[in-house]
Amino acid sequence: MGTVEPQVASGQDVKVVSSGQIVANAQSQDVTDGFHLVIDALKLNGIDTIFGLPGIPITDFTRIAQAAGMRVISFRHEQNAGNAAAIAGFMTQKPGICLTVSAPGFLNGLTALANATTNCFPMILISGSSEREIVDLQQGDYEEMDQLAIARPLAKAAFRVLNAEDIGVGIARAIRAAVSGRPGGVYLDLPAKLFPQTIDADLGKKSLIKVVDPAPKQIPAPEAVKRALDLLKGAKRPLIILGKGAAYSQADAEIRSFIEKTGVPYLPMSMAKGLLPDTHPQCASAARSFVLPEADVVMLVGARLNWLLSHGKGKTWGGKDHKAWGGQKFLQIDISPQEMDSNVRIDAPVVGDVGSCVSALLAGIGSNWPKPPAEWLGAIAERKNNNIAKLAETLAKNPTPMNFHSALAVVRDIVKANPDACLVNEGANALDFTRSIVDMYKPRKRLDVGTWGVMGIGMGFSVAAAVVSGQPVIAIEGDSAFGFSGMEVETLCRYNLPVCVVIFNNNGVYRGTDVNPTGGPDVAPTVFVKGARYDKLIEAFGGVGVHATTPAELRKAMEEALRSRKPTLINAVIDESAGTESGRITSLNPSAKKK
Ligand code: OXT
Ligand code: ADP
Ligand code: MG
Repeated sequence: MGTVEPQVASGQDVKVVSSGQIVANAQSQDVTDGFHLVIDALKLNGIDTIFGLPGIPITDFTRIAQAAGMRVISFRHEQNAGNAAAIAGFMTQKPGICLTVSAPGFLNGLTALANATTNCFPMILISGSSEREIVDLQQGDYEEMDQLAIARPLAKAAFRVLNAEDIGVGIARAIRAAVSGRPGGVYLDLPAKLFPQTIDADLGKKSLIKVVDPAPKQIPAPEAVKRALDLLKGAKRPLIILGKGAAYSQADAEIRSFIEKTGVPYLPMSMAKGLLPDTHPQCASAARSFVLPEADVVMLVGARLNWLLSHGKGKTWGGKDHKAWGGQKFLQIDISPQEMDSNVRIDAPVVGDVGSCVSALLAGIGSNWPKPPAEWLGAIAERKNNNIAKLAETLAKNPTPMNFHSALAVVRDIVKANPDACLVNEGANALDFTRSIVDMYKPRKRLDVGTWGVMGIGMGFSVAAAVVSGQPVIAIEGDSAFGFSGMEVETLCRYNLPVCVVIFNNNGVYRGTDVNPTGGPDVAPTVFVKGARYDKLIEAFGGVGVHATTPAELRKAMEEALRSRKPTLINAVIDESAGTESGRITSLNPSAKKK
């Protein structure tokens, strides 16, 4: 790319040369260009942060964006930038922006885009692309790829902008597609040629669109609300399941009020933990395997009946075999009408946004709604108290070496003392034990592997959570999980983010004890270098590394990390035999299914 001398339509005037220098442009000119129009369009819509990785053709774009006052967070791999954008979208209801170079950079970001779409997180992947004329004739351009075609099946929507005067429309369409209805990932293809295109500055300014009401409320039909209340009223053993759609909706007060006024016990899905504090008396998490098969009416709020809920049938739900219906009736609140009946019959579909639906239901319950039968509540309380007492006994033990439980007893206390901190979590055992042991107290603080159970979200989520919330972040990472995004510890240090990474180091995937049955020189496929010192990794970049072999050492290091807000990585040594195959989802392994 040659020298560009762009002129901002609004904001700071800068001149950028491709050598990377930026100098203030003393003279105001009456033209603007693609670089500035994209930035102005984003800013006009309240988007002030870009997560990305520079290179041809977007390097100057990152410089100009920074010069124009945007926060540009550069990563070491686009997948992590994409994950950061996705979780920023979940936390803020504004689409997170991930910016990548063409072909390989685009593909690196695409996993995160697909994951965002799967999880209903709003994000926009903006990738620079090569010249259309050459790509379409397959003449072998630099990083040639038909990116739009490849992104389309993995995104909620995909657009390309060829002319500078269409940038306003392109950004507006991308924002609307990302956040309206069921949120998702959107791809925006910006060919290299677009950036230096100049147009009249006034024309450019007028072409930009400030999106009005990007995620319009969707009000449920009154008859759907009545049907739902009738079903709930007749229930003998009602249960509410809160999913990450409920957390995303930010209807925290309405949801709490509905739960408390009806007195119905509830189960939070993983990322809905903390929507109400996990210590709430109506929380049934500790009696999960009792309430699912026993409930007669189940109300789903922003939660899908996918694999995480055993598709609403089978033994988890009291069915006689793995496919049989357990007899429950379902009431489902979801913004996507097509979600209804996806796995089992939905007897009372309530289509709309969670805030509007729950408000309408609240209005319908009045002040003397009958509480669920005491027998049901008593049975849940009994199970719950037993499980909590059993867990407390296990957590009180102090084995050597440390195991997941003794380490998590520490994390549980630290999170309780720092309820505003975000908790990022991935791994198998490191994920599952953390979910059930560490209580959450506030909404949208638990950020994890989500619908795909994907490894690699750890550092991207941590960076975004720190940037977006300004609060400390605690990342509980399996040693394998951490490896997928581990290089971003440099990013944590570069931006001096208050992130405390704790690696549960059990020497491998699930466990570190497998052996090569042939006796050959290669270790087993699930085993890593024994006794690895991940703490040394962050020291290379000026962060704080701690090697912790006891709960006391772990506690001290975590407390210090939260106090100092310095980027910290704690290598927590866990008994290598403590984990189970795939954590709590052992049964999904094909060999387990055969039995
Ligand atoms: O009722 P019961 O008695 O059953 O008890 C339950 C609750 O009642 C109770 N409980 C409590 N008791 C007391 N007090 C309280 N407060 C309380 N709360 C709950 O605890 C139990 C469990 O409760 P839970 O968790 O609510 O219930 P359950 O039954 O587990 O729920 C079911 C599910 C399905 C909803 C839940 O299990 C769930 O959400 N699971 C998510 C699982 C998941 O997504 N796992 C990640 C994927 S695993 C695998 O795919 C991995 N890979 C492959 C790979 C992936 N994923 N991605 C990519 C890009 N490449 C490859 C890899 C490589 S994991 C992995 C790495 C693993 O190694 P690591 O080193 O990273 O990790 P380690 O395993 O630590 O070594
Ligand atoms: P979990 O994994 O926590 O069970 P899922 O990701 O499976 O949650 O489900 C989230 C659901 O929430 C999706 O079906 C999605 O359409 C829905 N959803 C997302 N945002 C909203 C909203 N604002 N109002 C209503 N439903 C929503
Ligand atoms: Mg491990």
